[in-house]
Amino acid sequence: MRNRAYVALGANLGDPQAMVRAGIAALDSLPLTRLQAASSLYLTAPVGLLDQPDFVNAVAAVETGLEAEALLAALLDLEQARGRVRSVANAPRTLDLDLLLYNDQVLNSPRLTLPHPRLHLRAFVLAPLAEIAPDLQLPGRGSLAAWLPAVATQQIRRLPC
Ligand code: PH2
Ligand code: MG
Ligand code: MG
Repeated sequence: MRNRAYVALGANLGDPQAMVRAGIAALDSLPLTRLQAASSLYLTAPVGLLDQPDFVNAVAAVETGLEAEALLAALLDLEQARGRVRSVANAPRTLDLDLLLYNDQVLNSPRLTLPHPRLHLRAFVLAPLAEIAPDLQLPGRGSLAAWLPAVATQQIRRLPC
């Protein structure tokens, strides 16, 4: 079990709050995997493709016996089970599950890049991550806290529990 991974959740179709909550709960039912912590939910303005509904985002920490690529495959299965249809990049989605960090692993494989290549540029990832792991170090990129000021202008609002 001993591996610690962080997963970003995002949704902006259907009932995104319910979808993100269900996604968090589903992480605990993956093989060899236990949910350790989950952030609040955040309402966030879209980044990238702007002409789409606001997102609900959150971050969860899990402890897992799955290797990083096996965990990624399990996350993609969960997306599919929740009705994700892939069209163009950054299109609206019922549920997006991104593997952010896996221990302090640095990896560039065809399927998986660790740390997630854009995590330090996105308030919708950094803020919920800072909520559950304020002292986190990002492998190769210094402390999470040091990246927060750079994304302060991105619109994000913590939702009441
Ligand atoms: N995900 C994207 C692109 N843009 N913007 C917000 N606010 N939240 C997301 O989860 C998000 C996004 C690609 O996965
Ligand atoms: Mg994503
Ligand atoms: Mg994704």
